This record gives sequence, structure tokens and C-alpha cells, in this order.
Amino acid sequence: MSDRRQYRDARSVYRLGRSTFAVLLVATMVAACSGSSSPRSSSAPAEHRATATLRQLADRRHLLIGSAVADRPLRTEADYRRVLGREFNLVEPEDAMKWSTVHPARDTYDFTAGDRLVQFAEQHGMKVRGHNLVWEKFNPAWLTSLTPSRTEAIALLRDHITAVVSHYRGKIAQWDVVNEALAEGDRGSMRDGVWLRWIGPEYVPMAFRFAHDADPGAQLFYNDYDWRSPGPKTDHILELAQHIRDSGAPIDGIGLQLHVLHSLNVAAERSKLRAIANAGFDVAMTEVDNRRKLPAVTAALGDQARKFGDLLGMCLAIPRCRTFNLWGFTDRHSWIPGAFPGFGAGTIMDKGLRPKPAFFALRRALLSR
Ligand code: 9MR
Repeated sequence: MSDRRQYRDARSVYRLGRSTFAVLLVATMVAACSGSSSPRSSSAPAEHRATATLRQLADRRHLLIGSAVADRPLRTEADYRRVLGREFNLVEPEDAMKWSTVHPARDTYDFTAGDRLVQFAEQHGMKVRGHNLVWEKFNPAWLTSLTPSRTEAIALLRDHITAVVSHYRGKIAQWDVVNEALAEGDRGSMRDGVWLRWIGPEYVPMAFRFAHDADPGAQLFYNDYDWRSPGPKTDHILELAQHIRDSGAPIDGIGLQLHVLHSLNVAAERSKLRAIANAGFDVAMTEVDNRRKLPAVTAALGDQARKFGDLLGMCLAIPRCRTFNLWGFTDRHSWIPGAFPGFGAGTIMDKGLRPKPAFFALRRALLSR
């Protein structure tokens, strides 16, 4: 089959589920209007709550609250480590478990940085989200320069996933198995890349099978961005997850990255989250941040705080949303200024690790009933 034909077919595969999704969405909105779900509540004494850390409050709500962690500050900055261990009960490697890091050459695996984070988590009683096993956008050059047959490509994919997931077997609570398989934009097409070209769209459910075989105890997620309501990409993310499950592959949930830029329509977006939950998937908010034009003025930080608080409130309102992960917790270390010059200030603490309004908004959300 030609690449072009395969790509077209991939697009139509994931359009099949749209009518199903519409039915689910209507059912969910009815459920939302009748107030069928109630937020989890906190029973902490008031004097404890006033000074409680995010993780203490989250523990009481049975919520994992975490952050992406960069390896360099984890190695070199004592204050970064102290705040990380104090405020969060979850960590996720920002880059330490990606292909280029753990599998830098065909016959070489390097788990040094990932092991460092797992060890930190163990020492501090934290859970770990593994990120990620497959991502078309960032494959190492040694891989993309190969010209394997389909069978050889499947073996490459299986060997990588098996090696990485087995290495961390029993130590990783959740894996982002496939990251951003959908292309940019709202058309529902698959992102072009070597796995799509070598294997076809079936690389996605295959990756879930390989991951499950290597660690049946880990929860497996499909992770993507541009989730917003209304927004066709949201529908496509759910369709793809349903396709993975319909293929007989084990998938537990959907990771919504939430590098949030848009204003949030809380009621509509909560309904969309409920649609995911009602379809039988867990929801994880996986990469929450909110970039601002620099310098970020007081009003911008207030708006940012509302967004963080609203997102966490939405998550807490959905029993299947038990993971809320920030993409960095301090403006000292964030991907934003590098990727978007002139922007930054996207996290809950400033460069001195002082809490910003968004930090307190998270605390209020955790305290609210
Ligand atoms: O923050 C990450 C940055 O350090 C890396 O250079 C980049 C490429 O590997 O990935 C960034 O994290 C991305 C995450 O893995 C997936 N969703 C989008 C994140 C921001 O680009």
C-alpha cells in the first residue's frame, strides 16, 4: 500500500466513531444537568488545611498531583528537590524516558536519568508517570534513518517498549504509551512519521499490547493536546482511544495535556470530561501550564490562577479524573521560554520557588467541597 493511501485510510479509521461519540455526548450532558456526579470532599481539620501542602490536600482527595521533572535541576538544585518532594505525590520525567534519552543508539539503552527520578520518587513516597513510549514527532536520527520492512519495524517497536517497560516494571503507575498520534489541526488525521509509514495506523494499538505484556500492572494512557470545548480534536482523541480499545488492546485512560491558552468554558468542558469517563476511560490532566507574554502583569497571573483552579476543580468533579500533573512547577525550569520566545511565567511558582496566585488557586480547589 502506498504511504499516501495508508495515510488516507488512517484518517478514515478514526472518523468511524464520531456518531457514537455524539450519542455519548448528549447522554453525558443530560447526566451533567441532573447533577449525577458529586465532587470528592476533604475532611482535614481547618487548622491543618491552612498550612497544608498540595500533596497533603491531594492525598485526602485521593488525587495524584504532580509535575514534570527536568533531570538537571533534580541533580543539582537542593531547593528544587525539596519543594518537589514536599508539594507533590507524583513525578513525571520531562525528557528522561523518551526514545532519544533511553535508547540513544540501536544497541544502547541508558536508563540513568530515568532511574534517578524513580529513586527520588521511591525515597519520597511518590508515584511515577512514565512518558512516553512512542511519539512520532521526536524520534532519534538513528531510528528514522533505517529502512526496515513492516515486520522489522514491528520488532523494533516491540523491542523498545519491552525493554523500557520491563526495566521499570512495578515502578511506574501510569505510562503515556503513545503521545500525540493525531496530526496538528482538527481534521482527525494521524501525524505523519516513521511508525505510520512503516507499520500503518495499527502501530498505536500494537504499542499498547507490547506495554501491557511488559507490565500488566501499569495503567496505560493515550496522551494528546488541543483539548478544548467545543473542539473537534477533543472528539478525535476520544475516537482514537475507542479505536484502540475496539482493536482489543488494553487502554485505561486518556491524558489531556492542557498547555492551556484558551478561556475555559467550565460547564462545557466538564461535560466533555464526563463523556470520556462515561465511555469507560480514566482522565488524566497531564501537562498543565499556561504561558503568558512577558513580563506577566498582575492581571495575567490572576487569569492564570483562575485557569489552574478551574482545571483542577473540573478534575476533582469527575471520579475518573485522579491525576493532575503540571508541566513544570517553577518558572525557573519550563519549556515555554525556549519554545516561545517572549513568553513564560507559565507555572505555579516563580523562579525563586515562591508560590504564585496559581499555587493558591490549586490549594483552594483542593479545599473546596
Ligand atoms: O518539555 C519538553 C522539552 O524539554 C523537550 O525538548 C520536548 C521534546 O522532547 O518535549 C517537551 O515536552 C513535551 C511533552 O513531552 C509532550 N507534550 C508537549 C510537551 C511540550 O513540548
